[in-house]
Amino acid sequence: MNLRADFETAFGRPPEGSWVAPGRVNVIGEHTDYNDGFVLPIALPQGVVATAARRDDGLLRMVSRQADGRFEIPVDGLKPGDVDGWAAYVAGVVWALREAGHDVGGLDVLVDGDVPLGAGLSSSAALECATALAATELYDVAVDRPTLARLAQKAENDFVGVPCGIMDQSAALLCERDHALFIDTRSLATEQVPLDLAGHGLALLVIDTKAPHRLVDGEYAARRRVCEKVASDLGVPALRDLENTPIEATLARIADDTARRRVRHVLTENERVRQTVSLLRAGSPRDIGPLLTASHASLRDDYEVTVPELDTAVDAALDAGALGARMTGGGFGGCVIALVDADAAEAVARRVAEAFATAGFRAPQWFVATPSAGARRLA
Ligand code: GAF
Repeated sequence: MNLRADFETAFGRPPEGSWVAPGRVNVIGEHTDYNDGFVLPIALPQGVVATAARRDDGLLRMVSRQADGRFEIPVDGLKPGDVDGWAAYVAGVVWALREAGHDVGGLDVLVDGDVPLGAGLSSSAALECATALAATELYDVAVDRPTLARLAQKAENDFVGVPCGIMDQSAALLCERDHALFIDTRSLATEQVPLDLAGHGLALLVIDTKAPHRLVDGEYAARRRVCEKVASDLGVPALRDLENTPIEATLARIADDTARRRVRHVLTENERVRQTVSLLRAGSPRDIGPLLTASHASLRDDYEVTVPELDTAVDAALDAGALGARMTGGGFGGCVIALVDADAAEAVARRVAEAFATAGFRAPQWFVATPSAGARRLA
């Protein structure tokens, strides 16, 4: 059944439109966004679609093709804690828009999507951003996309209760086809950096390790707290503000060994993002491999957000000839990306699967990511 027919079955009337927002993989720049640093994601071809119509009784009704249940709540008086599960991401965006003073009323929303869930490919941000586009277009609210990204992040931070940075929402709303998006997460200034992998005989392999996410929320929040405390102890608004001081001099001012390593990751990762962007601007995507691998080592050893499945996947991919490989996203499970010669993609993926079988891990899944378009209206 198509979306229109499903919507009519769910809500007894036709929709007014459908809006899609993509999932993402981050090429490089991990755990830098909540430190006002730099990131370089691409949008995936997979996305989340919100099919919607306005209601004049102020009710928000939500149904998903991927989950059972039906949620119904008045938008007036909506507050954090009122809605759980996937529907909190939809309701949170409506809440954030209304909190910002925008006149968004009732809606019927049918959610559908093909972003693998729980794989760290930002299905949540995609859901938020598809909803944000639907609500703002239907209610004629004029908000630019960087502002919409901030509102979607606010929905996730304050309504859902996840202390994420701004990368995933910005990627969903601002990425363009055939480009990586270089984001300064402080100003939200962006640069579309051409990424023609196929033209260089390359492919970006995404390997979903299927590792159960362990301790994600608590560990993520703990990393964030350490970074914020060091910034405050050193008298700067964010770790980003230490970039003009030599790294060794900054690190020498941090007594605690764990905090020092966390900060070393963030500062060196920002530098790797810049170097990656320079290589891509120069038309040398092949040469970014060692930066990806160095990013993984830093996330493993200094930031300590990898798990054995992520490290095994990276090692096996490199053994099989990948030019570079790293975990992508928040870590503690999720996906690895590997930059490979296009004709070697399958062999590299097979080698990772073999290494997983030997280690007794769940079988991984893989696909080749092409830099795809950001959020848009479908119909
Ligand atoms: C998650 C968060 F949602 C992002 O904001 C970012 O911090 C990322 O982890 C790590 O780079 O995806």
